[in-house]
Amino acid sequence: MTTATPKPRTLITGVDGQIGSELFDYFRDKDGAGQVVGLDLRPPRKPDWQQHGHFEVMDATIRDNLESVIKKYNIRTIYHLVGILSAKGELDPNLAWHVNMQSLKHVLDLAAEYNIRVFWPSSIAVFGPTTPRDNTPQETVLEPRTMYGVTKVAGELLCNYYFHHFNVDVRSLRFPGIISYKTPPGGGTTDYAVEIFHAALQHQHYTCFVSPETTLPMMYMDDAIKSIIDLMHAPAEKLSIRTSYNLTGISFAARELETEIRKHIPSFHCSYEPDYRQAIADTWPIRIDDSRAREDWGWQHQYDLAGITEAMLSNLREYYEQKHSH
Ligand code: VAH
Repeated sequence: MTTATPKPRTLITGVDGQIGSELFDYFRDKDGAGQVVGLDLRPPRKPDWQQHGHFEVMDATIRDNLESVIKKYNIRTIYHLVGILSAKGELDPNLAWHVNMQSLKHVLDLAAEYNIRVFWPSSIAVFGPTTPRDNTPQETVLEPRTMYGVTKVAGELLCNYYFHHFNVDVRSLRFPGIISYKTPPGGGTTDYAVEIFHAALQHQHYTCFVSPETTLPMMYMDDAIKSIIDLMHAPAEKLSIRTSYNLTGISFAARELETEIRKHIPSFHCSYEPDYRQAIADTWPIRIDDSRAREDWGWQHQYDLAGITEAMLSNLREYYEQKHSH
């Protein structure tokens, strides 16, 4: 008896991370738990993910692991979210290079072999101190000063190569800082913009690791998920960029975020004690020109600073109320 080939499925690698976990929930809600596979080095934080659905605990830097999952589940699209972020990457640059590059190279090789579509996140970390910092253009100097940024530049060039030489439909976005409430901060320089909301609700005070005037491009997670889905659904002929699209929502200074939170929690205040992450933030753009994404595939962010603050505080209030009621 021949076993029927399962319906083509979606694989989310790095599923326990900030973006991966939200994409996994998105596809489980949209297509059903049986149609999406999560993969990470550690078991899922959410027990439900393993009890109802497909979850693989394995190392994505080992090609055979990825190939076994592709065959087992008939994977046709991979959202490859495995990665060590900027701040954590500076503490172990060799590991950051190995994890970020080895896993991506395997995903692209397997995508070429099995005709799989790929999404892979780049970052504003591709830009460095020699890049124009205000309204940073799509095509510009990419001389990052972090290993994370180096892996993102190298990754973008790999994606572009695999598109032109092996016709792999791989698509990518240069994300700004992403603000979300469902997962703990994951070792990024923009983590302050997530930590601050938890601290505001729990302690009415936050010690910020960048200076008050530090201004960075940011976006809310709902906008980030929408940008990924919109890009992956865009007709291929509309896409003029196969390295990675500039993308952003808004830019704000740490002080502006403090002031916005104080509109909701009047007693909230910040102390500022810049650490090693200040030097990283100082090499990144202040504002991004994402007009190419808006022209090619209709990108449009929804959340401004007031909207992000409102959404974060209301969702986290609910989270802490539930946590304290148990
Ligand atoms: C980081 N959140 O801070 C990530 C992101 C633009 C920053 O790549 O490393």
